[in-house]
Amino acid sequence: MSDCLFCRILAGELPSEAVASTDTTYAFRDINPVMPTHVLVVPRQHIENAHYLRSEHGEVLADMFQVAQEVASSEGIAERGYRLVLNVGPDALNSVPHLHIHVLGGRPMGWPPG
Ligand code: DGP
Repeated sequence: MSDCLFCRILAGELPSEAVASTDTTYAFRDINPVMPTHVLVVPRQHIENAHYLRSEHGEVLADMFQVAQEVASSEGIAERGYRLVLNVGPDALNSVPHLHIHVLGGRPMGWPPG
């Protein structure tokens, strides 16, 4: 997907600050952090969003969540807790149509989201 922003980051065409990487998954800092820790975990495979996940994506998903755990540990937020967010579609303010998990933490959070 040559016109996809995160595919271009994955291809190295656009810069990013790496946090973790596997053969399947890449994690990098969000350009506009809303929390002290705000990291995006994305599959190297282009999947539009969580609504398009199917059973064949099981290994990719497992790797993404394992990377999210590793990011939380390396960022020092695993013990106090953190939030994993997947926005889907316009009402959820999903702005980049490439599946990503937001790893958010570093201070107490409110609930429910606005
Ligand atoms: P969402 O709204 O859930 O689709 O989240 C997309 C996130 O992507 C948003 O928090 C801002 C981030 N983002 C957008 N463009 C870039 C970029 O070029 N680099 C980085 N590192 N993050 C970006």
